[in-house]
Amino acid sequence: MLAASLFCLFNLFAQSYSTPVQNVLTARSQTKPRKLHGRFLQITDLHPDPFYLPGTSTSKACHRKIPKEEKKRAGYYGTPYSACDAPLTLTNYTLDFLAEHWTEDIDFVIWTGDNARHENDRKIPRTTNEIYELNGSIAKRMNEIFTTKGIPVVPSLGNNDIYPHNIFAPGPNRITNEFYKIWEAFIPFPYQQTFRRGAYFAVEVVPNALAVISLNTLYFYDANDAVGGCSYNEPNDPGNLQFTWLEDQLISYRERQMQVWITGHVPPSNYFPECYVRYVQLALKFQDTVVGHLYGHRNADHFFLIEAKDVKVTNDFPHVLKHDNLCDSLLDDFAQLPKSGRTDLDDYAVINVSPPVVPNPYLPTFRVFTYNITDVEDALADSSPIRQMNSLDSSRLRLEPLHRRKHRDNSSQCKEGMYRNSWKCQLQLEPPISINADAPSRTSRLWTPLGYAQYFIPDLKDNNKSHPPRFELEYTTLPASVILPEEGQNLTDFRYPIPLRNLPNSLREGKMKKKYFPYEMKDLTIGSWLDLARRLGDVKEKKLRNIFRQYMYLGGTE
Ligand SMILES: *[C@@H]1O[C@H](CO)[C@@H](O)[C@H](O)[C@H]1NC(C)=O
Ligand SMILES: *[C@@H]1O[C@H](CO)[C@@H](O)[C@H](O)[C@H]1NC(C)=O
Ligand SMILES: *[C@@H]1O[C@H](CO)[C@@H](O)[C@H](O)[C@H]1NC(C)=O
Ligand SMILES: *[C@@H]1O[C@H](CO)[C@@H](O)[C@H](O)[C@H]1NC(C)=O
Ligand SMILES: *[C@@H]1O[C@H](CO)[C@@H](O)[C@H](O)[C@H]1NC(C)=O
Ligand SMILES: CC(=O)N[C@H]1CO[C@H](CO)[C@@H](O)[C@@H]1O
Repeated sequence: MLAASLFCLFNLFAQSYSTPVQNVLTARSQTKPRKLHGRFLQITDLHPDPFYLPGTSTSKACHRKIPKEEKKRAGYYGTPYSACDAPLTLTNYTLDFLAEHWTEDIDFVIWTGDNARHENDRKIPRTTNEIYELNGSIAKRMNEIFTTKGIPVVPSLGNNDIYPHNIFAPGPNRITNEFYKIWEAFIPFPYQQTFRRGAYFAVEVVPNALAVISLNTLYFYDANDAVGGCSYNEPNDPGNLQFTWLEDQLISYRERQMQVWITGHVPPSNYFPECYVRYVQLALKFQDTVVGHLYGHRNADHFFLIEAKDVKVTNDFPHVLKHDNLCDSLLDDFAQLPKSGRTDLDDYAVINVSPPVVPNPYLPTFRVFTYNITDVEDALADSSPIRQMNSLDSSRLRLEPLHRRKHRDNSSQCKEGMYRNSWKCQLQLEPPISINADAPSRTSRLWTPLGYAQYFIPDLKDNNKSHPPRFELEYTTLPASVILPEEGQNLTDFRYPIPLRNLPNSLREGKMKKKYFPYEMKDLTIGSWLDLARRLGDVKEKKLRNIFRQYMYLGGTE
C-alpha cells in the first residue's frame, strides 16, 4: 500500500518537476505517513563468499587446505581479523538478526554496497554470474525484510559489486542494466532512467521531507580506469554528469525545504582530485540541505572532515591518507583545526565511514542512527505552522562576500595552463556559497542526526554451530545521560534513543559502563563533530585518542 502511494507521489512529482510546493503538499494528504521512530540503519560491505569452508586455511582465503594449527583455521561463522570474506552463515545470521531485532524500530535502511566477495583467490576467480547472483539473493532478502514492511532501502553500488572490480564505464551498460533489474524494488519510478544511465538515484524516505541520495561513487573512484576523473575539459565524463545531476537534486530539495542524506560506497577520500574538489564544493554549498554523508568501503570505523580550504587553488590535493596509517593521518588532520572561537562552521562538512559486516580484517558491525523527530507529526501535517517555521528563511541565507575573499583567492596560478581548466579555478567564478547556521546540520532540530549505536560480534572466533553468534552494542556516540529516562520523568514523552530491548542488560539496569560512551556527543551536528575532532587532535587527550584508534580497528591493528 505504502509502495503504491509513494509511487503516486513520485509520479506526480516527476510529471511536474517545477510545480509549486503547494501542489505537492496537497498530493501528500492522500498518503498516510508511516509512524516515524527517528532511527535508521546503515549496513555496509557484507562480502558474502559462497566458497568459504569452515576449517580451511585462513591463508587460502578460507577456501581449502586444513592447517594443523587450530588458530589458522576458518571459523564456522567467519574468521575475525583475517583476509577471509564472510561465510553465508554470517550473512544470513546478520540479516536474520536485523529482521528479528530492528525492523520494528527503524524508518529506513542505507545499504552502502559490496555484496560480493573480494578478488582474493586466484584459484577461484570471480565470475559475473556469481556476483549478480549474490547481489540478487541479498537484494531479495533485503526486500523481504524491509521493503515489504514499508521500510525503504537505499542501496549503493560497491567496487566489488562489478566485474572486474573497480572498473565501471559510462552507462547505460551491462552493469547498470543488471542492477536495474536486481534493485527494481528499491529504485523509485522517476529515477529509473537516470539509474540506467549512471546507477545513481534518490529516495524520499519520508515523502516531501527527507531524502537519501545514492551516489555511484565508482565514477569518482580513483581506481576506476574507465572514466576521466571529473576532468574539467570533459563535460561528458560520467563523474561530471553525476555532479551536475547531484546539484540539480540538491537545488530542488532545497526549494522544497527538504533535508537529504548523501550516501555511497567509496568515500571522498578515495576520489580523483577533480571529483574531490567538486564534492567539497557541493557539500559546503548545500550545508543547509544535507544532514550528513554516509559511506563504507574503507572497512575501518572513522570520520573525516572536508574543508573549504581543500578547494583553494594554492592548496595541494588534501589526501586524508598522509601517513600509511589512517588513524595517524586523521589525528594529524584534526590537530590542524583552528580553536573553536576561530572556527567558521560554514567551512566544514563531515564524512562518516561505517565499518563493515565482513570480519575482514576486523569484526562484523552495523550502525543504527537516531535523529531528531521532535514535533514531526505537526511538521508533516499540511499547512502546519511548524513546517513554515522549519522552512529556512531565505533572507537569512547569507550571501557571503567573506567567502569570496577567503576561498576564491583568484590566485595567479589560475592563469597558468595546468590550473586554468581545473575545477578549483572554475569554481572561483561560481556564485558565493549560501549558509544557514540554523540548518539541521548545524543546530539540533527536526531531522538532525543525534547519534548512532554501533553493534558488533565480539567473540566471533568462539562461535560455532552449537554456539551461534550474537550482535551486541559496541558503543554509541550518545552521552550516557540520554539513554534512559531521568528519575520521575514522564515516560509517555520519553523516546528511547536506542530501543530498550536492544540495550545490554547492564545499561538497562542503569549501570552506565564507560566503554559504551567513548565520545558523549550531544548530537551529530557539524559543530559537535568538530569539537570531537579538536579533542582528538590534542596530544594531551591520550585516552580518547587511544579509544578512537581501538574502535577504528575494533581492537585489531591496521
Ligand atoms: C542463507 O539463506 C538463504 C535464503 O535466504 C538460503 O538459501 C541459504 O541456504 C542460506 N545459507 C546458509 C549457509 O545458511
Ligand atoms: C582576478 O583576476 C583577474 C584577471 O587577472 C583580474 O582582472 C581581477 O581583477 C582579479 N580579481 C580580484 C578580485 O583580484
Ligand atoms: C530536537 O529539536 C528540537 C527543536 O525542534 C530541540 O528543541 C531539541 O533540543 C532537539 N533535541 C535534541 C536531543 O537535540
Ligand atoms: C562450540 O563452541 C563452544 C564455545 O566456544 C565450545 O565449548 C564447544 O566445544 C564448541 N563445539 C564444537 C562442536 O566445536
Ligand atoms: C505524561 O504526559 C502525558 C502526555 O503529555 C499526559 O497525558 C500524562 O498525564 C502525563 N502523566 C503524568 C503522570 O504526568
Ligand atoms: C538479475 C539477476 O541476476 N538476478 C538473479 C539474482 O540471483 C538470483 C538467485 O540468487 C537469480 O535467480 C536471479 O536470476
